[in-house]
Amino acid sequence: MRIDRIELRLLRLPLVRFFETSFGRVDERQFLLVTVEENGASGIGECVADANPYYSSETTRTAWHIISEFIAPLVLGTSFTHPREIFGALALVRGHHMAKAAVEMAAWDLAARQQGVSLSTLLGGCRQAIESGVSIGIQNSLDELVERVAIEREAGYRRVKIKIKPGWDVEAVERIRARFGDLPLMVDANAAYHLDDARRLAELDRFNLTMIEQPLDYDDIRDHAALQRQLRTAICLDESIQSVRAAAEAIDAGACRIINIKPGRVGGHAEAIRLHDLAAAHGVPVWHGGMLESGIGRAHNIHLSTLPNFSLPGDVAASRRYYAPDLIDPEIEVSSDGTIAVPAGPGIGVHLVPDRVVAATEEIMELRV
Ligand code: OSB
Ligand code: MG
Repeated sequence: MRIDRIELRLLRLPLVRFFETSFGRVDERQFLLVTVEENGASGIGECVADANPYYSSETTRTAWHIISEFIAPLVLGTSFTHPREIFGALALVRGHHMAKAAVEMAAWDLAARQQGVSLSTLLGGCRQAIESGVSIGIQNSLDELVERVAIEREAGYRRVKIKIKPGWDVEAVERIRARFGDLPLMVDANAAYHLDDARRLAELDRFNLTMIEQPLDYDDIRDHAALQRQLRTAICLDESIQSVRAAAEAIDAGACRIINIKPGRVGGHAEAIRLHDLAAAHGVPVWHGGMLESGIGRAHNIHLSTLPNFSLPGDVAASRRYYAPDLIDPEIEVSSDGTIAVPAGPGIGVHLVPDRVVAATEEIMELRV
């Protein structure tokens, strides 16, 4: 593979419904689409950095800067025998995993399309459908939360995750357990607590949650290990798993029993596969996280989720929960049994609707050899 053109697009799409986490509420999503080309054949990736640096330090603007000034010159015109070589070829650039991942994942789509195979096949996947879960944000009231859970269960989702923060935690879980019984349920704090809150978090132990995701600081491992010793509920790390090495440290330290994999956070599909394999070797189950992606990122996530150690349902849900319409056609749908079929066809198997992309585009840049 020798990429001869890269296109960056900054887009903005309104969310169907607001999404609120411990770090704030959003009504829209800004993101980049990255297209890579070789002799007119193309592959596409989505950069999951957001407009603000609240989930991670990267933003849409830092990714734009890093891709155009530093990543593109290292990739354009360089021969790769396999897309798994790209992450290493970018080692000169420290960090910026979301920027690197967007280009790397586009290259995987291109390679799969050139070979006429599904991205799932190229990644080493082993199933035709994935189990879908739903991530429900903080609502205006507990009544509204219970109503949202009912709506999502009706839509087919079999596993529910709710966002928590101090003041929106034990009572929220209690209300859901009271109404829905033993439904597979988990919580995600997005780093809203401190080790001092261990006693409050231990109150969640009585609800038989499958896990508590990222209770403590976004780059912490040590305090999570101390907290895990005080909780019966499994800790799952999201933000703290910024690299495969961080995951190895977290596993060794006993900081988590479950890992959330987001390819954007670790630098792309190849690093996500290494993370998946490392966790499997240690008997640590993994699941696929979500970043409110459009259909392009969502399709990538579905293909990656077909690897064998993705043994828990992920935050990979139907397009219509997020964007209506999405940028792709057909949209990604969840079946009544809570599964999502892997899009068929070469590469990621989904297609952009050009006029929707044009309408959502705020800026374009073209880079060539
Ligand atoms: O912590 O998993 C997270 C969305 C944006 C940023 C971080 C997270 C999330 C979600 C939503 O939980 C997952 C999704 O439905 O895409
Ligand atoms: Mg999370």
